[in-house]
Amino acid sequence: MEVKTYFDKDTATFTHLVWDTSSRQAAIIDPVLDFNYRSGRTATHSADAVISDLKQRDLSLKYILETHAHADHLSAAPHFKEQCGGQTGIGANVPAVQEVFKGVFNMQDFATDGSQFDLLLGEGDTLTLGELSIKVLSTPGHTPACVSYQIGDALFIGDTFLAPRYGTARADFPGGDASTLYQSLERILSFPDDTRIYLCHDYPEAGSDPQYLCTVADQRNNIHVQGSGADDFIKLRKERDAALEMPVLILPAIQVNIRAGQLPTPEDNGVAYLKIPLNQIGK
Ligand SMILES: N[C@@H](CCC(=O)N[C@@H](CS)C(=O)NCC(=O)O)C(=O)O
Ligand SMILES: [Fe+2]
Repeated sequence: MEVKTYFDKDTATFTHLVWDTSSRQAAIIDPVLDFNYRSGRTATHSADAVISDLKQRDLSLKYILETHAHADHLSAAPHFKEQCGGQTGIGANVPAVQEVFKGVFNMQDFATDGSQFDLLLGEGDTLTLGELSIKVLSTPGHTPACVSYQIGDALFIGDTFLAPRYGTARADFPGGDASTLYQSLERILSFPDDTRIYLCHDYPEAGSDPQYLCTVADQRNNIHVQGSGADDFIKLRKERDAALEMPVLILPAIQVNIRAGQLPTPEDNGVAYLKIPLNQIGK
């Protein structure tokens, strides 16, 4: 198994390309579509850099996986599917997220059954990637539909733990819950110490490199779980969440990502529009 990680500076997101070296089958986890909020323009520079690696290494893309419906970047899943093929997948509980945001965005004809994705992945489901298997772990809390993927001896944990020096994912989005998140953190810590953990975001200080990889042993010293139990964690998480702004791209990101990354249908003038619901989320 090999992994190549890409970092999107604009949204501080890691995209991971994982492949089986014998069959050359590949999976991409959390691909990013470039989006310029100022101009409303989308672009595929980040995605195309991954696609060029896929081609150069003669890999065939089998899965396009999301760890959750992201609130901070738009998914490039449709672009990968168009260019390379492969099936899209997300946590089986995504209807819970779709239900909430269908209301927020008044998406009248939108089906909240997850049918926009090819695969709805639940706890214990297993996908085959050549000689590797991808096992799905349900790790909710940041959102109700968050999953992690266990591939070989590595875990791709989405937004649960962030880097050990930084802490954990926020739990204040609709359907998020700090106590549920704590259980998911415990679950991750139940893996062997040397299990590799691939992260979903990092927010480094200016001048420092982002950290995309650590181990379970490293996460035992995560600043949000050190020595404290569930109650301490929940208190700390809620205090921090109360001070956080919504992610810059939450409104464009969510309405696109619950559609599996599809942009809204163009109106009769051929232009697609995103909505900004007033006074609905955040503070
Ligand atoms: N400043 C970032 C914030 C992004 C954000 O809220 N990230 C989420 C993951 S989607 C998180 O859990 N952050 C944890 C924290 O900052 O404590 C943005 O605007 O995009
Ligand atoms: Fe997230």
